[in-house]
Amino acid sequence: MSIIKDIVKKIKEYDTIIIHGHEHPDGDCLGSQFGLKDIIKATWPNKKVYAVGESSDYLAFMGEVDVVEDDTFKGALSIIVDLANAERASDKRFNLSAFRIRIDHHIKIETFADIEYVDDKCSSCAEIIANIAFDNKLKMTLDGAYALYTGIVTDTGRFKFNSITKRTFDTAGRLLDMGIVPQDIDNNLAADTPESLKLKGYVLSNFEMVDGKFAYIKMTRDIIERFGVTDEEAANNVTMLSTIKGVLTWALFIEYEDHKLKIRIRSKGPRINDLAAKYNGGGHAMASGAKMNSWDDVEPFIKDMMEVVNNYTK
Ligand SMILES: [Mn+2]
Repeated sequence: MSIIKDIVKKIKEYDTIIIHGHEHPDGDCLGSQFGLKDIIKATWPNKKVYAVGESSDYLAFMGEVDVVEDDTFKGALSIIVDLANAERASDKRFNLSAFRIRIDHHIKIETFADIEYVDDKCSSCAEIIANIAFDNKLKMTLDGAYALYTGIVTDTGRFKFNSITKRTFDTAGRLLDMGIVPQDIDNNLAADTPESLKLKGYVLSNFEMVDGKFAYIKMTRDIIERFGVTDEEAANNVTMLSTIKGVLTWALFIEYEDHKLKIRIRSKGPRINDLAAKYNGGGHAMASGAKMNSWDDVEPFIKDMMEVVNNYTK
């Protein structure tokens, strides 16, 4: 794969490398960032490598993001992982860097880097990065393997989604061989606080249904504050609606502190990424995100969603 060869060549070339992810990072985003940082540090110990952007409380076991001054970007290489649109970057200063590489697995909607490797058939960005290391005989420590394994585990819904291929398991197997204890990762990821568990109970009793095919829950500021959970804990509840019989698509609307909304949209059949794009978002065919200015926009969204759902034929 010549793009991958070019990416490895560029990494060799630069002394300072800064790795970016997306806002509200998930396990795959931080796993890819920390995993890639570990690979580069293990292979080229003299390089300065930073993982920048936001962190996430429930993923703190993977490590801390680095704080980097503007000057550091001068003459540096920025690598952006797990990001579909530049606007969603958690640290947009890759524009200050000398060169930009993007490694991603979202459906391509725009180009923002000098070299882009996008494989939208791949389960996770972490799987791509692990294979770049394996195929090019780069080094990796156990910490890096943990980060990448966590990325694969979280983006496949614990090895549950159709995005999984034989290569996903092969990659996970090679990471396991490095000494990973899978239960450690699951214990970290599965930890509920009393607050987040009570919120799950709220979601299960208060979700709404449209025509038996679309289910959704509204996470208002009110609810998030009443239950005392983080925004990330609240947003993760989208998975709670996945098991309702007959439901084809489901969504979680969440109101942030600035009162703007984000939507996590999931599907078992209809492609939802075009709908997400219509509402300032994007992502994967079966898992996307979108944005709204206020609760007033929810009704037209549901209308559009029902069109997608009702036009769906297997
Ligand atoms: Mn991902």
